[in-house]
Amino acid sequence: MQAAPVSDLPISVQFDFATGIFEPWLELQDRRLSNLKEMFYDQERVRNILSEGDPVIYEIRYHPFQTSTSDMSLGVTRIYPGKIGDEYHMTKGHFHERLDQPEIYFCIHGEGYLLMETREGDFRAAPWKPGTITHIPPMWAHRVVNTGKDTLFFVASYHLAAGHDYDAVTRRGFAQVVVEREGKAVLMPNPRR
Ligand code: S6P
Ligand code: ZN
Repeated sequence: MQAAPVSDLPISVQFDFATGIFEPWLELQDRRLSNLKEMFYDQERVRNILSEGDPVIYEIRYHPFQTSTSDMSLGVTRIYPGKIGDEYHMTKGHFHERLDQPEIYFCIHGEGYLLMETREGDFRAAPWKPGTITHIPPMWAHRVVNTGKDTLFFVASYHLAAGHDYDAVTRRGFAQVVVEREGKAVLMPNPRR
C-alpha cells in the first residue's frame, strides 16, 4: 500500500451495490492463485492449475482515510466464485500485527463463511449472507470463503496501523477448510494440520 494522502476534510465515496465497486478508490490489488498458493490444502491441484495459468481469485479496492490524527481505512473485497480442487475460493487470511486492533466486515453480496481463529486455537465459522455484519475482535485471524455461484463482496473498516501478519496463516492455515461435498459447502478439519 502506498502512503495515503492526508486530508482533514470529510470525504465520501459512492458504492455500487450491484457490482461492489466504489468510486473513487485509491488502490486496487489483484490476488492471484500464485499469491496465495500455500493457502489451499490440495497442493497438487494448485500446481496443476498454475502450470496452465494464474487465475485471479479476488480483488481489493482500498481508500485509506488518513487525517493528521487518525487512520481509518475502507477496503472492499470481491471474491470470484470457484474452487481449487474441492476447496472454495477464499482470501489469504491474516492476523493484525497490532494486538489491539479489531475490524468490522459487512457482507454485501454472495454467500459463504467468515473463518476466525485465535493463536490459542479457538475457532469460529460465521455463516455469511448479504447483510451479515461481523465484528472481528483483536487477535483473531480472519478469512472469507465464497461458497456461492456469484461473486461475494464485503466491506472492511479498519485502521491502517493495524497492519497485516500473514505468516501464521501461511504456515498452518485455519483449523477448518470449506469444501464442496455432494454439491454442498461443508466444513472439515484442515488436512494439513
Ligand atoms: C484488512 C482487511 C481486508 C483484507 C482483504 C483481503 O485488514 O481485513 O481489507 O485485507 O479482505 O484479505 P487478505 O487476507 O488477503 O489481506
Ligand atoms: Zn484485517
